[in-house]
Amino acid sequence: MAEPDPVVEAVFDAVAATAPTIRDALPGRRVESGTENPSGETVLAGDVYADELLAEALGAVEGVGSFVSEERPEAIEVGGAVGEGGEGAYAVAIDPLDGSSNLRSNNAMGTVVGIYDAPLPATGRDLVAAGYVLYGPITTMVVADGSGVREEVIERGNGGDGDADSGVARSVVDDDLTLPDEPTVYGFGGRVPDWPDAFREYAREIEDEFKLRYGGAMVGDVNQVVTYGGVFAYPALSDAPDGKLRLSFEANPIAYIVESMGGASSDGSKSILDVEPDGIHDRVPLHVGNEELVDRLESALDG
Ligand code: AHM
Ligand code: MG
Repeated sequence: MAEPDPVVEAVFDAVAATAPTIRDALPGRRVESGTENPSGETVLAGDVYADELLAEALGAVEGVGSFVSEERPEAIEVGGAVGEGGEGAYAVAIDPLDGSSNLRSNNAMGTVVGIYDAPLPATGRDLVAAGYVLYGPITTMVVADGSGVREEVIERGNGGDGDADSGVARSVVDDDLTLPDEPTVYGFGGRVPDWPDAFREYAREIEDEFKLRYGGAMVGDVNQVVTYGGVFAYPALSDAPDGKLRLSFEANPIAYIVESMGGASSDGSKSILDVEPDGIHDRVPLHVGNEELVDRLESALDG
């Protein structure tokens, strides 16, 4: 097995170290910040807080040359770059608080991280690792680093196998996550009347076979699929043909993780990882899950 990449490890150390702080900061940050992000969405105080904390933590990682998030118009060059001008360094793209509209209703949210070995925007094939933190009843982090996929529980204090200096304990609870081969759940975003006809027909079949699990935060909904097997989608919509989710910050990292677990991803006709971006805030229809279910989706949309 390949040696762990120290820069990748350091990025996930930094993400894990910030997670309890972000979690603790949320109760007082459920209100709107008064600004919109580059996708035209209302930004909450929690989004701003998580973005600034992660920018600081990830910008300090040696070997990270640039940082960009869903909340920022463009990438920023950060210190600690390897080599002059940042060549040899990684570009880190994050969704600081995925599903933050769930702050109001107190439901699951997450943080999504993609580590690219190319200037952004790049394709998912340029990812060297990806992961997400899930703020559920417990805080977990799922990491795909090219050698496999693991799930960790993150807590404050010592007692796990984490970095004692950060005051964060990390315990690996599964070091070989793979998609269950008998899927049972599905979750699809958007309104049924706005879905393409072929997707609506596919959804009708899926509804008869599996249980609905949809909570309005991609990380939480994908984690249902990761845990039980199934399919998650935020498809094309009649007034938004590229769907809602962003390629660089959401779709690519999630596709990389699910494909690393033995599953599949699709924009409707090909792997998400093969989608060529035009801009950093591009959106893409996202479908991920067990290969057989994603294959059926592609056949349905093709027909
Ligand atoms: P966000 O990152 O700005 O919170 O937006 C993305 C979220 C995803 O987590 C989720 O899948 C989707 O938006 C939910 O959208 P909807 O409210 O239309 O179901
Ligand atoms: Mg998001």
